[in-house]
Amino acid sequence: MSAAQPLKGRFITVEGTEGVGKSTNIAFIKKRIESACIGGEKIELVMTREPGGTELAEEIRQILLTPRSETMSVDTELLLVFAARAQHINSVIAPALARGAWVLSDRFTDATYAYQGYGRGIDITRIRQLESFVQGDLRPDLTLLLDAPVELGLARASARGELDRIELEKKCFFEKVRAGYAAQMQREPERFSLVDATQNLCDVKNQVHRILADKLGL
Ligand code: T5A
Repeated sequence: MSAAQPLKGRFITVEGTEGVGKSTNIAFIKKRIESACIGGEKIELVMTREPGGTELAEEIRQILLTPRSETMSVDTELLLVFAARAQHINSVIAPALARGAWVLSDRFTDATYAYQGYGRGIDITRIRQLESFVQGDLRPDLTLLLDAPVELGLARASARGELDRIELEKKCFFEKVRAGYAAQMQREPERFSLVDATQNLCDVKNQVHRILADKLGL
């Protein structure tokens, strides 16, 4: 990606700990964006996710999330996350934004700060260096952070069936991840909008709609 390339679209990310309701709320956001018009025109929406979003990046996702007997080092995990992201940005996100499309991503680099930084304990400055190297100036325009106690999200996630390599972590790991998201939001309060994900789905949806109206005029 050329950092100098002007990006015309909007980049929206949805974040939060396991099972907090990201996929569910992304469906609300998609509907809202697809029904909107800007200057009399429909918005082109690109839906994507991390890790993943391209064939190659989805293969890296499999490596990251498949439980295995060999322990993955934290550095390997960090570099795989950014390898997938480099592919995702170059193939999907940057071209979409450059042509004026809106990109809605289920997770992005805030997840790396939260999971690899706060969860695994990797020095934040190293993550920042990789972020600049891989992303240049690319940052989300808006990040919706869904927040709920860790137990609630884990209960929702486990109700769905088999757990992946990261979901198999202990509760204290996800407490650190949740604290990491809170720290990210404190650092950039303008970019983040907090959603109380403990409420019932109808109330959560109303919160999301209010944020989209306030922040994006939808
Ligand atoms: N990762 C990712 C890193 O470590 N570093 C990185 O840089 C990145 C990008 C990706 C994993 O990779 C890690 C983090 C993750 O461990 P994932 O699939 O994105 O995995 O993450 P998950 O959290 O596992 O996603 P899930 O699909 O499990 O959870 P969602 O999307 O948050 O939850 P959702 O919407 O599927 O909801 C779960 C259940 O709860 C219900 C839903 O109906 C569903 O059944 N639900 C509610 N029920 C009642 N009230 C509400 N308000 C509800 N909201 C949802």
